Amino acid sequence: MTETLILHEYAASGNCYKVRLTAALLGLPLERREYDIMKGETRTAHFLANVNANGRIPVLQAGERFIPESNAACFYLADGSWLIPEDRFERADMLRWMFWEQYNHEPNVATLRFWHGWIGEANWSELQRVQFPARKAAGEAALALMDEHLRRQDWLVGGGPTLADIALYAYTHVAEGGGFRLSDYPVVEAWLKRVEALPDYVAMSA
Ligand SMILES: N[C@@H](CCC(=O)N[C@@H](CS)C(=O)NCC(=O)O)C(=O)O
Repeated sequence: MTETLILHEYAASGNCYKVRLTAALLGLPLERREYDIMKGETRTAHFLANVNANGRIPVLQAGERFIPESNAACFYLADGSWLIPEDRFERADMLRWMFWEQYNHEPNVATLRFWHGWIGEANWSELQRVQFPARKAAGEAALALMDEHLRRQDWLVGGGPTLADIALYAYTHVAEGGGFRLSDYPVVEAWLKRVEALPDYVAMSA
């Protein structure tokens, strides 16, 4: 890749970490620009007009072009690499898990981490209080589904690591911050260790 790669991010976000982890595993240099989402820095007129009209990070900047959505950004970095299977079925299966992550996992596991760690239970709105039990149950169901699936194979797709593992690792490994007990999912815990053992793995805090 010859163009300069810039990640517009908030470092504590798992969605942003996915992109950093993908770049690290592939040895791709990434410049980082930090925005404080708690201060609305991704909602300024400048950000909306020039970086992401959807007002959210991560956004990967490749040269002069911008790619919002974490999993799309990971795909851009990893296209043609060992993190994307050559087999057509496995490539589709990898996308299946990445779409599932955005619909079934992240809105529950990541959202509760944000509610607990950034908003604080004492400050939850009435709507958040009402939604909490359903989100907790849905997050637990997502973790249980992964635990069940990983009983049969070491990686989510095929015989080796893919972007599906990176996308799901990001918020799973910090799920305790959302009030989930990872020891309830021992197969997931073993898979987390496998991801952490990949060459050039970087921690979220790095
Ligand atoms: N589906 C998007 C989600 C992006 C997202 O929700 N980003 C959050 C941080 S993880 C954000 O920018 N929040 C700030 C805001 O909404 O103002 C992705 O995968 O990138």
